[in-house]
Amino acid sequence: MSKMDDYPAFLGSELGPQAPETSLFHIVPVPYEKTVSYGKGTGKGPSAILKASWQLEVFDGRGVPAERGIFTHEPVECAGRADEVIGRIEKAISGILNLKKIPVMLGGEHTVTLGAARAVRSCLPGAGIVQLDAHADLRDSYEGTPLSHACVMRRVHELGMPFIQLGVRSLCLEEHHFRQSNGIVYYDAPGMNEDGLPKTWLPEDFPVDVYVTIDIDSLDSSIMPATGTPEPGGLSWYLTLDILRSIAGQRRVIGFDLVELAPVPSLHACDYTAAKLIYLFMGAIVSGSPHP
Ligand SMILES: [Mn+2]
Repeated sequence: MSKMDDYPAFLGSELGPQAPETSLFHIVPVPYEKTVSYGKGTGKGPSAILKASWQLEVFDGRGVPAERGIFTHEPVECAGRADEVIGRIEKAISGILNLKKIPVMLGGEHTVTLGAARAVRSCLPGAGIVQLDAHADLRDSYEGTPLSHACVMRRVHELGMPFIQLGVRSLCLEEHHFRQSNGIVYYDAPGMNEDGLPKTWLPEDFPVDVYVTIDIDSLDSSIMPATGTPEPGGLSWYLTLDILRSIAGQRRVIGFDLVELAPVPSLHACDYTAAKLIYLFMGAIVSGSPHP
């Protein structure tokens, strides 16, 4: 199978050829899977999302976000050491941010977000991150490596970037203490189930420029079983949309990623769910705060 067959352009079924200079959204497939600890298959996530995107309608119910252009890049080379791959991701995302376009990275395991975070920190200093996730990902090291999916937000914290965690419902005691002693802002899934998300969840002093990382396991495992470490008690589809629209309405979303989809051949609904979430978030970004 050629690369084109495995990595077709996002929404290529509906869109003609897209030029990078005129496309607001730049899709970056990163089929990286090295430190997955439970279920495997997240390396196949980007390909499954791109293929599922061919089933999307261009009208998202509110508008046609694809009119702003969606350019799909070649996948980032994921062979080699973790730090080498993270370096390649940083370079790819920096290139897009320097064009003043919006990178949309498709993982791959959550570790890939570190490359994007480094790019954001150097291109748009002062930007913050919003993380949707079932897990805190704040371990100092996991299964012998600091570059594990379970450590990615700890590494982001070391970059000095402010972030908020939404939807968490599984963390170890070390991560709990780390949150407390470092003043991490979070809205965990059990509390959101009781009280919803308060209107003022984004602190007033949170940066204007926001990068969003969506670990697909933030969704409830009943609608998203196709992920390496599924957790019950997660976010519903509509709460997730509310959160993403709330971010886009209040801040300038300068990039985002969707990670940890581990496709299951008989569960194509999950691939489509991930593709649709991406497209609806693009719609929220287009109709949210202004972009160049
Ligand atoms: Mn994660």
